[in-house]
Amino acid sequence: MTGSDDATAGTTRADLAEWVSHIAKLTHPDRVHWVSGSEAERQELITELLAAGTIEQLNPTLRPDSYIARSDASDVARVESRTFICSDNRADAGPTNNWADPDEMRSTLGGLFTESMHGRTMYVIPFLMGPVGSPVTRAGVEITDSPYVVLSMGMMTRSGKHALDVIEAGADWVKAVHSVGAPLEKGETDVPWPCNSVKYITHFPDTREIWSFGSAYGGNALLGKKAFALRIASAMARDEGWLAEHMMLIRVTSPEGHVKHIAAAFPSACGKTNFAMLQPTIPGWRVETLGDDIVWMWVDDDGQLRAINPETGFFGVAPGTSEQSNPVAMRTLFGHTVFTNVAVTDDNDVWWEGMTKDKPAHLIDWRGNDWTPDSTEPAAHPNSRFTVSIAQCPTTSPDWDNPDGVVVDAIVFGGRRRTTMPLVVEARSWQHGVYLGATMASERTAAGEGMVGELTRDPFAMAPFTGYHVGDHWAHWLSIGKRLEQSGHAPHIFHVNWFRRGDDGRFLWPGFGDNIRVVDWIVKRLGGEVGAKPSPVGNLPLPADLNVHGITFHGDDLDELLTVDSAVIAEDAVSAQSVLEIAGDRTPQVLWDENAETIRLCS
Ligand code: OXD
Ligand code: MN
Repeated sequence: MTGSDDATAGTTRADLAEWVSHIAKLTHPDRVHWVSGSEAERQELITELLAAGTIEQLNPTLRPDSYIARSDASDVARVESRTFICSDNRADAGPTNNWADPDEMRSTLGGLFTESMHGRTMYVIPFLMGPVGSPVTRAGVEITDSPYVVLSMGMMTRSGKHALDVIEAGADWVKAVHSVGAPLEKGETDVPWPCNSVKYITHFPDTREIWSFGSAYGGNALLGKKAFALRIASAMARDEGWLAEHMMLIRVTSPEGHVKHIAAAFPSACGKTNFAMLQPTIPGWRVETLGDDIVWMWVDDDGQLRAINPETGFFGVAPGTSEQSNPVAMRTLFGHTVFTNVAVTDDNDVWWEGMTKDKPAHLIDWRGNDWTPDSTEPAAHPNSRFTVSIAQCPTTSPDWDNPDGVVVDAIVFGGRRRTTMPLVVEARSWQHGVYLGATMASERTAAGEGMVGELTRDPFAMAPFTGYHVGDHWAHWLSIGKRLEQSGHAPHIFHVNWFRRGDDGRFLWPGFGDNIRVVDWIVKRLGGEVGAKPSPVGNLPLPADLNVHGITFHGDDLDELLTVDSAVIAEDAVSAQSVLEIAGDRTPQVLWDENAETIRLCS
């Protein structure tokens, strides 16, 4: 392999060399490899993963340089029940996180990681979250014994030599240690997807450390993503006065040439990636993609909110992605993509539920078994994924890598709700917007554990990701808002719901490319070009201002999308008190005031 193969020789920075050597002594790998990020190294990783059976090559004519990985059937999603925030002070983890005593957890981890990399290579991956030179860009080093993780981190982050240069120039770095927890005895043959039935995804926000054991899947193992860019970074952002959020980021340009940037938070698997790659159905509109999952934002010297995407790739949910729902994603996946837990066709290409109207007559399913349309199980796992570089996306904005980021004009919250919330509503103020974010709810999806379909409150779509007390997160948003309001640059806040259903279960709104119609209204509101109708949940579009030209609505569907039922909103506001209550005395009083105001406006 290219790169350095010695625990300490990979860096000139003594504290980094010492830490790497300490982890090597603890985990006892057969060898240590410092990841350089070169193309030759990527090819060697692929060769190794093919030989181990972790990945298989897809048809190179149909899908060049692309691979299918099948995980162990027990390792298919983030494991929130095994995710811990080990803050020094228990109260700082808050009610939405599992807390564990840092000393006790260190001792548990010490046991688990002892000799855990035996028979394997320990990879050292220096990486950056954010473009070089941005005020919020931060460095990390992930140590892992999974070559699949190295390959994925190469797409999802700026990793290798360039990142090491930044660390060697003096940057602080987050320590992230990952092991699949499957040491190999001499002569023992490996399985294609090593992992352990014992899993720990642990975060130490006070010392900015991550330790992950037992899983090789997604956010459990690609530690730059949820563990660093959300859980640890949110704690850094609280301390340093910025925001690390579960959001997508786009630039929209109107037919008149107005350019705006929108950051939007939706819970996992609720369409952030589709929104980020929206293909407008109104002629003249253009949408450019800046990010699909995580946004870091700061208040600049002029008092404007600026944003970057700290990642460099998409780890997107495959099922439901199609030429109709997201043609841009389909083009992005033309090649150089790693698919995990999708199905494979007879001509050795990928397939998943929702990709085509007709199901193929025969597939190999995500477990590697024969599948036909008569099978009762889905062919692709509902949380199957694609991992691909953002550079391949045809709508990626030329500014995606700009260290100055972009100025955010609007913040949008949303979720899947069959009832209650209208198509779009504008918050009365930043404070009311924070209330909408704090109380937002969605029906559960397959990205995490739990009953799919059940309605859950997911504050800021950050319930599994805020690395500190949820009530302090709301207070932090309020304090950032004060700074933005003082400078007169606070973005407007909106709430959208693409998922309203009729009595027979049909969707009331066509969604996807037609969501540009909601963006069109948002941009007109930002420009003061249209009025709005006050309601208990905020300002609703006047029906004449929403461009629905060319959509045929069933009966009163449009009315239903643009009106609210006060009795239903009042009931929802009472149910939202449960989320304000869980944060106890850390819930800012103004959020209770917004809740009372919502109920008052309903009477
Ligand atoms: C993700 C998630 O993987 O939110 O982005 O689960
Ligand atoms: Mn996500």
